[in-house]
Amino acid sequence: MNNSPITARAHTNIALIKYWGKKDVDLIIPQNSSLSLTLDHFYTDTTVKFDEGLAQDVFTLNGEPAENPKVNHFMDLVRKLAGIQTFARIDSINHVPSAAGLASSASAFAALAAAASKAAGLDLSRKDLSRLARRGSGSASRSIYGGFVEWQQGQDDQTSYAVPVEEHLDWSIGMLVGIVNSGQKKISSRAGMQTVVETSPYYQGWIQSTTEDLKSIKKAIQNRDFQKVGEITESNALKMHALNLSAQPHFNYFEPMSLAIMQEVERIREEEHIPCYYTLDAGPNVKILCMQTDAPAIQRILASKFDQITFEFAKPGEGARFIEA
Ligand code: 2P0
Repeated sequence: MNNSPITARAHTNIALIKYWGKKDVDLIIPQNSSLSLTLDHFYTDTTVKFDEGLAQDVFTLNGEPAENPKVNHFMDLVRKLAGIQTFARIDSINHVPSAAGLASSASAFAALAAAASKAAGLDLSRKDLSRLARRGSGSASRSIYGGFVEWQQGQDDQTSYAVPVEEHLDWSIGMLVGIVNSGQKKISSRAGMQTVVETSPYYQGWIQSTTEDLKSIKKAIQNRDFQKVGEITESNALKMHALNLSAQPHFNYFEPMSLAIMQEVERIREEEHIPCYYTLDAGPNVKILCMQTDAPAIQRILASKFDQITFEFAKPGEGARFIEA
């Protein structure tokens, strides 16, 4: 065990090929492999210090005392792995633009996995860090790496982890993130994906077509074929949202403004001939994949139509790492 505090930083990631369903709920083994882009703009810094004087874990989020059973459960996993019983102080700061509503479990559990394991005296490889982060939140397995990352589904705890696809990108792409609503999601990812696995009549079709999408997007990334990457991204996101519409009970994450932005992105592409493609996760915010050089023009058009929404540009980001507190 380490007596000094350890701080780690991890960035959030946005899936281009979505993870939407678990095979094993406890170990967080997914139904399909997924692929994401890590973003520089949104990240979490987490400091962990084990302290013999504590009778339980003490967790603060953005300087305020916080309770999170997922964090306690995760710390129990770290203690088991390290063979220790000591509790810890965990201080987490989410760096997101004001009222972003993007505070993501991906950056949170990737930063916690790195800081807590090192503070507990473990010296994990990135593969094992990814496996550990996965136990906190599936998407966190991908935030261990920067750039394009694939979470290979595997079949058990040993074989389900993320690998870098292209970590240091020589490609000026990025995402414009439009915050439609920064409030709590209507239905958590965890509950939503479980309902879908159990009830959607389209689920087998999703698995088949997502497997194809993953193969095709990796090829398109290798070929630097932006149009192809964008087309697959948009289509894969819509297929995920179609699962939600087909579940029992059905649900969706769209707000009227989300749909208006999606239509406008399609119009910009078709009428203004600027390549850009949207994706949405378990909430109403719209992320637009585009080239860095096109971002200002897209931003200007969107600002003229949706003056109450800010669109922030995020470049590809780095993987999880240790920093000075
Ligand atoms: C993803 N999303 O691939 C998918 C696509 C949103 C839509 O937020 O239950 O928070 O903790 O493993 O990782 C994934 O949900 O869910 C997610 P858990 P997680 O990014």
